[in-house]
Amino acid sequence: MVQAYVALGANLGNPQAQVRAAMRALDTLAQTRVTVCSPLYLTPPWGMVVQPAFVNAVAGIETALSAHALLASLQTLESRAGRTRDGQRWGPRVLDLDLLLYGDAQYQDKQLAIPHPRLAERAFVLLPLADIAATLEVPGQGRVTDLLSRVDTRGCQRLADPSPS
Ligand code: A4P
Ligand code: MG
Repeated sequence: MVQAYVALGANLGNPQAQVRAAMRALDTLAQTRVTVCSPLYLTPPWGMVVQPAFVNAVAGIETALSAHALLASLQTLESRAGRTRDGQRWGPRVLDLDLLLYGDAQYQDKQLAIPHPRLAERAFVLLPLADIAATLEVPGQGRVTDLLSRVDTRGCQRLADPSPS
């Protein structure tokens, strides 16, 4: 089993409900179980700033899926949640599931980059990741808490502790 981390985000529909539902859906993936869920955060939009605030969280999982199979499964869950791709990069979405880390893999091809290439720039990823894996080393980039100390977390607000349901 490989320890991996998945970032969850949503800013259309009912973002909190979609993120919570996605946490549960991750646990139903083949050969995969969710071991830890971060609290949810309300975060200002990054990249394309004129859009609703996001709800973000991170899940820690153990999986026997390959990284590519896991990415395909995440994309299936996005589609099932009603995600449509209109080609607008960094635009609003009902659910975004990004693979942040897959064990200590460092890898890049056309479909997949691990660690997620923008992880270290993003308070909306690092805040929830630090809640569940503060001492984790991001391959090639350093410890999660050190990365977090270098980003602007203003405007990010913790919503609630993870619910067991
Ligand atoms: N891809 C490559 N590596 C990965 C990976 N590690 N995990 C490829 C997931 N996908 C990966 O993603 C585009 C392609 O990236 C995929 O086909 C996959 O093969 P996408 O989900 O189709 O499109 P996207 O999400 O719009 O693009 P991108 O660049 O992944 O956007 P981001 O980086 O996810 O940004 N602000 C706040 N506050 N919170 C957010 O959650 N999210 C975004 C989206 C913008 N601003 C945000 C938030
Ligand atoms: Mg994405």
